[in-house]
Amino acid sequence: MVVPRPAQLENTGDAPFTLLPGARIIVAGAGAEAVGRLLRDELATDCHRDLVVVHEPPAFGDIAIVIADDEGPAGHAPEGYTLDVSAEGVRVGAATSAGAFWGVQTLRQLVPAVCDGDPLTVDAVRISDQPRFAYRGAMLDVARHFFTPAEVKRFIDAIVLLKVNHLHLHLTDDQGWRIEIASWPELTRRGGSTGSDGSRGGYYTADAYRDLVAYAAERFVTIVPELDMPGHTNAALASYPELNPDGIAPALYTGSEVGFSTLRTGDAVTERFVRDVIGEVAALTPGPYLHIGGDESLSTSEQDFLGFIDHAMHVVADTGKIPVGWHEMGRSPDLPEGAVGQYWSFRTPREQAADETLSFVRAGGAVIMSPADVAYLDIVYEDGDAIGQDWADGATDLRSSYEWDPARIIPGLGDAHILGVEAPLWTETIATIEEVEDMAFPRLAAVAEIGWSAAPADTEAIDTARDFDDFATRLGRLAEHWDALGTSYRRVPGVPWP
Ligand code: TNX
Repeated sequence: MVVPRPAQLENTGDAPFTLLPGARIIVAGAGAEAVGRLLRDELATDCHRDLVVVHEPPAFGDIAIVIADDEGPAGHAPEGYTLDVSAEGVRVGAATSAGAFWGVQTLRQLVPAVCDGDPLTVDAVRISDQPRFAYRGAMLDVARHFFTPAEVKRFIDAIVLLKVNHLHLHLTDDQGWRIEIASWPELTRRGGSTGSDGSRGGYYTADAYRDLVAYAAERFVTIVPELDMPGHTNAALASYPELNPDGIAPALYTGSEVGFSTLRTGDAVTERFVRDVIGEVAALTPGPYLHIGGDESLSTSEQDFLGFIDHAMHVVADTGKIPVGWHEMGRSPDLPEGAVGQYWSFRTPREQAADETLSFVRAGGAVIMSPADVAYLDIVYEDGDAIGQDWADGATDLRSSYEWDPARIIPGLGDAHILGVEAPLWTETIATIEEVEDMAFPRLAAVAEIGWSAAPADTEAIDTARDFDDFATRLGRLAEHWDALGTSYRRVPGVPWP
């Protein structure tokens, strides 16, 4: 009854665990106390329980979190955990704090979401679990519509329940520049002042961004900042005339077109701009990745695009970060070694997308799979919906977001070179955090399961290997927690919603 489906789950048939008042969270090992406190807080939100976190030997009825080298699933899978539930107590074992935290997320799903006065019971199970991919991501476009730090934290709270461990923030686009850059203050002062449809605008100060990154890190989520270049840059171009090919600043932009803007490539001022913004964001970001976009640069000549990308990718690499770019960047003949490409074409690759993506592998890097027709969270659920886009071959219903596999899209690209999967949420048409959640859930649960749970057997067709009905049943249970947490979700057909 867990999403994503655990690698091994055995119902032992023993008497269930009863969570009684006075139960304690027992913590042992480095990092266990922090994870224990998060469990206490999360159970408190779910069910108003008052649990204490202590360093003591476990007694009957306690919940133990044990972190030690010899804990977790056999084979020491990073982020793996074991979870044992019996009448005696609950025990989460892991070799890393991340593993313990994901074990805690599984436990949260097993504990009933609704407290009706009776003591809460959890069926006796033995779970051994580990992820298929290291990178399980969601992307939030805070450039088209801005979302406050509190709203982004709320989104982080919701994605960790699904064991999503990367949040890609699309920080800049034509409609807004959302991160303070000390050496180029107009980027946010002017470029951050509006958003799509003339929305409120806004930006993260360096301190607010640092705080957000720390909040995410405490929950084992890595923030992946994206500064999209050389296209998708109208907000920067409106802030500084010298960045424009013609030296004239355009008006701020609040529409939904793409591909009309470009930095003045090959120019010393632009190169300084690129070094400054990448340098400042790299310095603010503890995570290993820095994404520099490169998509839909339709107003940059091919020669200028290649020269620009070559320069910017190496500027990122020089900061010590791993450069990430949308698959178009794979056109560069000189990718820095280890650069990561993000694929956003379809389940059946179009144009040069497959080859552009494979060039990251040829450069010793890896790939994040975000096929737009199944992994994009801003695509409408049903034809004709008022919110969302329909350019990726029409609607994406829950079943299509579940029945695909990242290793069966690009011939020659298998698990070894796939870093993971990511579900992007673009926000041209999405204005509030409730709308964000409504578009993300339940489809993000489908993508999260594809990223975490074991691959279907090779010989089976994908639509029979992933058991949609089983997924839908588990999702119905998960939704009880969404209801308790106040997370919005779309009640799509085919799921036994509470
Ligand atoms: C394409 S996919 C974009 C975004 C849009 C999105 C809308 C990609 C790398 N770029 O600029 O917001 O479509 O669905």
